[in-house]
Amino acid sequence: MEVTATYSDDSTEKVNNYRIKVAPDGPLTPSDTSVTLTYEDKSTTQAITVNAIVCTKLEITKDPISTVFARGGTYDFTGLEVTATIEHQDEPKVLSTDEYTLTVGGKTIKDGDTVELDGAEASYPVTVSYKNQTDTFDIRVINGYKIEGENILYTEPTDEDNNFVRLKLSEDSGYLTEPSKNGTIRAVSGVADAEYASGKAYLGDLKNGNVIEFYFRSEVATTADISISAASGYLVKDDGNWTPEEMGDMQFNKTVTVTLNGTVANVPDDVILEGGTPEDVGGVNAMLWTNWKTVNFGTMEVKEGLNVVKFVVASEYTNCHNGSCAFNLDYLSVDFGA
Ligand SMILES: [Ca+2]
Repeated sequence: MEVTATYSDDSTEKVNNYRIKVAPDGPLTPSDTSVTLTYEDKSTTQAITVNAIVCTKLEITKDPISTVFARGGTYDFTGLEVTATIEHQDEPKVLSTDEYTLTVGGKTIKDGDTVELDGAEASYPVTVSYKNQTDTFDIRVINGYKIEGENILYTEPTDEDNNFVRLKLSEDSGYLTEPSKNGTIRAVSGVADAEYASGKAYLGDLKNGNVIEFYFRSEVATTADISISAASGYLVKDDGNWTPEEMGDMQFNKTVTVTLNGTVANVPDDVILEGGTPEDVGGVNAMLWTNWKTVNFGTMEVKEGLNVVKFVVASEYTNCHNGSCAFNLDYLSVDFGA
């Protein structure tokens, strides 16, 4: 807009915008039909039309990293990306978390809120809303525990400890009492691939013979469905420095023996941890370490007191550095059912 002042001597001057007072001076709304411009003691009025922000399409462009939550735990929608197409704007806009709302079961929720859903449904749709447009993604709620693979206990457990992981390099060695520094069986965190894991960490560098034990306490004898979130660690091709360029598929039951309180879990041959290339998983190499799949071990007889799900790594796979390799493990879920 250009504003010209005419002075008493008939001279004229283009007035700089910063010298003009504009009313209203806040954000405009569609009900504003004019603005008044004042310079010294003279005013002029300009008719305007304010278009409301009209969102024509809302799309979840990336799901949250983890869509499984334990009842009584907290929501964490890290990784969720919501993109809006807005009328009169050339580029779709990635919304910030405070611009959209999330609702599930009729309640508005946000990161850190307690999960109050009862787990009775196979999945719950979460609705993302922005300017009259919506999209949805599904979450699963466990009536039980979600034990992160990185929840490692390096001391003797006590009666107060619940939902923890213990590690041994082999059946006949002692439990690890400090984090591994030698690239064997360790919590992976603080690196790019860990950003794509629940809790931003996972259990990695599993080698043949390693023992991983997940413990949880139950107040009653009952049954529970047990599953893990795991990803292939079968590095087929890299850049020479462990940055994956291609990951191979792994048949899960050729990598590990799993026991539920001592009873061997039968995992069918068709449970495959899919590998892929960066193109397959969305152009991010780190995603190849964390291409998570759910592996179910069926129903476990749960004792009153401490229960253990034990993994003994016995992998047929050899990576491109001629080393033993198995899967990466994000978390284990214990679901007592609705
Ligand atoms: Ca994790």
